[in-house]
Amino acid sequence: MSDLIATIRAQFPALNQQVNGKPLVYLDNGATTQKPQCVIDALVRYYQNDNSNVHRGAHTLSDRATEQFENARKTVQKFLNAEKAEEIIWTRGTTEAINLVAATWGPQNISAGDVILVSGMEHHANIVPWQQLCEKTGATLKAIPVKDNGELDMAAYAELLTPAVKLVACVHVSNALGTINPVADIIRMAHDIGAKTLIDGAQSVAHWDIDVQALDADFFAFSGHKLFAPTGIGALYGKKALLDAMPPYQTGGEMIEHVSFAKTTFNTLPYKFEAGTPHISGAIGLAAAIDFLNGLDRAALAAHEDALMARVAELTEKNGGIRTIGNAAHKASVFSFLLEGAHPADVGTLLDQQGIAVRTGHHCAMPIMDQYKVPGTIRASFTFYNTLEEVDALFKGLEKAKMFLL
Ligand code: 7TS
Repeated sequence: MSDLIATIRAQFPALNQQVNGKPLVYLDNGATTQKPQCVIDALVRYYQNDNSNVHRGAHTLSDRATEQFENARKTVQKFLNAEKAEEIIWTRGTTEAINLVAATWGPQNISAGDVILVSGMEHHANIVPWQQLCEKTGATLKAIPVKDNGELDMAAYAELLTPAVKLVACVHVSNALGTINPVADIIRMAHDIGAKTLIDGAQSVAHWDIDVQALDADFFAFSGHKLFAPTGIGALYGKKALLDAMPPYQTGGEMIEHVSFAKTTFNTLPYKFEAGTPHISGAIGLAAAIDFLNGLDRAALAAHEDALMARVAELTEKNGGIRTIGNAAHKASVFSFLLEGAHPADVGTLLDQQGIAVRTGHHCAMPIMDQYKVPGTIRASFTFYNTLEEVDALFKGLEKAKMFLL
């Protein structure tokens, strides 16, 4: 293990434990990442010193909480390179961000005869809200085909882009295959025919820097918990002109300007979309996670993740009996596979007995599992704190699992 990775690992207390009598090998970062001590400290500091409700301006603690909460929004704005802080809407995560757009922008802009395009490798969070919208409006949901190697069929995408297409909602990195989609091209081509775009960044934010302006994304959604931050907080980025034109999502406190029994007027951005007391500590924790990432050499860490995947490829070839699901040329550090002759759930259980945490199942991406005619896969999803030794431990674990199961 390099000194750099050892220093980083030392900041993640949960990594330093035994599970079932073995050192924990945590390879389920696609589901959620572990949290560095500085994020845990930020939460403790907030609750110990500053806990208060925001935007009330009533007293010093409220002012302190509000300042940290709004600074957190600016931290996310810079992290995504959004033009304005009010283009960042706090949500519970990616799922809520997508639902927000489907529930507000959707009915205003989608009607019978329109088409919404998603990719064939979406997480259910970027399928079901659009499917529901189509059912309500009479629009049609279509999927951009995925080639056998797990790459999007861009020629088929070009053909699907008719004037009826009003929205292209596409995942940046597939959680089930690891494919990195060419979202800049996808967005440009959608804009050429006048469609809007939503990028599901749940699996991309942890791996490299995002620039929503360079991408020209209309909407971009992500979850804090996959970015070393707490659960229950995430964000929707939207271009200001679009967000301004959208009706509110949930209604109640915070999101109003004036309420009378005759009529209610709504607050300005971003508060229009943030009804009720927000997840204040979560936003502060997310900003702490981003500050932590900004202090690291992210390019070096991305190279380290590539090295982990190169070791995975080498050992897959050497070991035999492993079927990799998703072989795109551009892949994030997701290894989705089957051990031939064994059920994924059994393999997962045997790995857990050896302290190795992976996820098994359909990964909330049933359509792409159907395409590969598998009920699910075993998925090892890596991040920068994983080591080459942990890749080796996974393959040793698989050898043991084979002895039990085959
Ligand atoms: N989109 C993608 C691509 C995802 O991977 C996930 C979660 C979501 C959306 C939903 O994110 P949430 O934070 O709102 O739940 N993916 C996974 C996973 O792969 N294993 O557990 C959750």
